[in-house]
Amino acid sequence: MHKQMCVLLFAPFSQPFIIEPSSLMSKLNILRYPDPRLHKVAKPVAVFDERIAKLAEDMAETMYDAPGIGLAATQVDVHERVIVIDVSEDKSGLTVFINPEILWSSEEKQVYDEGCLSVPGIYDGVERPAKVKVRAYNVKGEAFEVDADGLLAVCIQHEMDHLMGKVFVEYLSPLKRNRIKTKLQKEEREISRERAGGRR
Ligand code: QAP
Ligand code: CO
Repeated sequence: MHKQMCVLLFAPFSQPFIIEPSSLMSKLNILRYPDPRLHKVAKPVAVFDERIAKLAEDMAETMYDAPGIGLAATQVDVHERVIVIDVSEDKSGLTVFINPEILWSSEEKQVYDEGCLSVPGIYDGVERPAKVKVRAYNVKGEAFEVDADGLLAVCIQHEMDHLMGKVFVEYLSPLKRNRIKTKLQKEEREISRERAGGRR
């Protein structure tokens, strides 16, 4: 997949050297709650082109670097229905879900302590259907289906919520959500103050 991308990108220039795939990828900036852009609704991907493949690659790099197990395009301020997930222990299970749809979800529920790269340092229990059947497309535009349970089911549902502009803290009580908002806004001010300090 990486090699092919190099060929596609560089064939027009006929460069006689090999470029490391990693040098083509870039780490993206992750929006932090309560950024209002996290509440935008993503549009379906209409064209499966090199731009979407590059977005998925960059999202994967951003997720692994964090490190995290899932990332939705909304979190990197791209409002299109693209998700990357890898719940494996050894980064061997990268799956790109484009235009995902839930075909079925179980009556049975499970509570899982969720976190989010957009809500750093915060974890709390969220109840969701324990099992889901999902249809999505890969970067080549080929449809596939997944029967998910356990952590993968939680992750798919959490990331699909992002595409609808929903962050997991919205399942918590207003009291908890306000405490989280205040804590993150305070942290955000400290980060900008440090940045300004570094430039002096
Ligand atoms: C969503 O979340 C998820 O607070 C993916 O300081 C989470 O990758 C689905 C992370 C739990 C199912 C269960 C969070 C990294 C990563 C943090 C993540 C943090 C550093 C979250
Ligand atoms: Co999240």
